Amino acid sequence: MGFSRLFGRRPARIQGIAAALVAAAGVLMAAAPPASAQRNTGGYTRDGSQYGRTQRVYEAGKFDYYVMSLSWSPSYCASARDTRDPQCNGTGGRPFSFVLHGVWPQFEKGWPQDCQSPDKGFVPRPVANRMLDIMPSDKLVFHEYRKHGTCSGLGVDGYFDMARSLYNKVKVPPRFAAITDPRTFVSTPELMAEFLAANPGMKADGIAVQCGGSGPRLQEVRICFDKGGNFRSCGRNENQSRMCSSQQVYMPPVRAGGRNDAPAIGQKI
Ligand code: U2P
Repeated sequence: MGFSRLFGRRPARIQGIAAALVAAAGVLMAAAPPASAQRNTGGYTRDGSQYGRTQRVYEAGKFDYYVMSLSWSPSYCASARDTRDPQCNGTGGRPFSFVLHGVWPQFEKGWPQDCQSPDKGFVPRPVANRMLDIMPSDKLVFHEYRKHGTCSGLGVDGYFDMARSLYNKVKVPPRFAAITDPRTFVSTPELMAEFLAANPGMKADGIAVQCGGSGPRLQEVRICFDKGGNFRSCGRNENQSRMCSSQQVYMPPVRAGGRNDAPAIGQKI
């Protein structure tokens, strides 16, 4: 509806105020981020206006580096709620130690997620199946591609090929590959030093450890790579003192068949 149709029959002073308001709105709209950078995650009212939150839309392929997150599966299973998760309920077919949680495109600070992608984040079943040896849950594979993989700009096959090649690049120090002692506590700096020693080229500030829960338990080891797949320093997201300030972490043991008998979170170790 035009300005003159809205305000045409009003006195001149009101027209003047209205014109000023319309001009001010124009300035505000010009200063706002472009509409394409926002996505409505709420909904629409019957008259077509938006309600609810808007979420930033991230562009695939625009990021600074990758962080690979290796999850210590026994810690995850000690607190997992989903009893159908094969890595925890014994149907995974083997003991799980470090598994691939995901490879996440990162900004130096913050990260993109749920990027727009022609495949809409869809993972074909055969692609998911071939990842199960290192990412032992199809739900995890689907989730990681939708949230992080779409931002790589590599497409679903390219993303999982890249993830596997980064995973294969990292040598887990043998003593962490299969911990069976239920009382294993490890010094956090030593754990990182052992990863550095086992992986020439890995940067001292290119690895970080996440812990939490009682113990605290080792939850994840994060390792940073540049876009070409070489080890690099991490950005501000992997802030060691925020991720785990404890000098020592508990590593619950791996169990045959993936079944996890580690004490539950909160249970005295
Ligand atoms: O750390 C808890 C969860 O936050 C998400 N996360 C964390 C750090 C980061 O750099 N990027 C990131 O996405 C992860 O969520 P997920 O991928 O599991 O949904 C991580 O598990």
